[in-house]
Amino acid sequence: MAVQQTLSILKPDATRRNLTGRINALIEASGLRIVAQKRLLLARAQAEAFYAEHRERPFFASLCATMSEGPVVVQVLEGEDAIPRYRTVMGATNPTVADPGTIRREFAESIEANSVHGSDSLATANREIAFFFSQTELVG
Ligand code: FUP
Repeated sequence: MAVQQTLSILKPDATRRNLTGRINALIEASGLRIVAQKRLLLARAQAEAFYAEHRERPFFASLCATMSEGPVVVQVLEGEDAIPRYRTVMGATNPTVADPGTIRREFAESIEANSVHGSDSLATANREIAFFFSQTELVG
């Protein structure tokens, strides 16, 4: 067990339906701490840069459009094994197969408008946190 930080995004489908508080309640109930948080509108180019690893995938253009169509809430979550723990709290990418009680099963609209993003490895978490936050914005 190790204390980790992970990058979370509450996606536009979630902010549009005013779900920030209900999703944050699930995050906090899991033991994770929100140590940084801000609401912003991603420019299309920012969404493309953030998801650059997916640029060859057929859903890339649609994903980037979806991510920049409304406000997002970007967060840094901290706790024991925060990276895999948040992946468990989020549930599977496709909400129809996500476990009951997970964020995506409870709230996601579709595989693309699936309410939340979470880093999938330590290297990814470090890169994604630095994409949105400076060290002075992380308050544990
Ligand atoms: P995840 O790590 O669970 O967010 O899933 P991926 O990294 O595989 O995918 C990133 C995002 O691409 C998903 F959140 C939604 C989108 N996506 C699709 O729109 N269609 C797909 O078939 C797979 C992913």
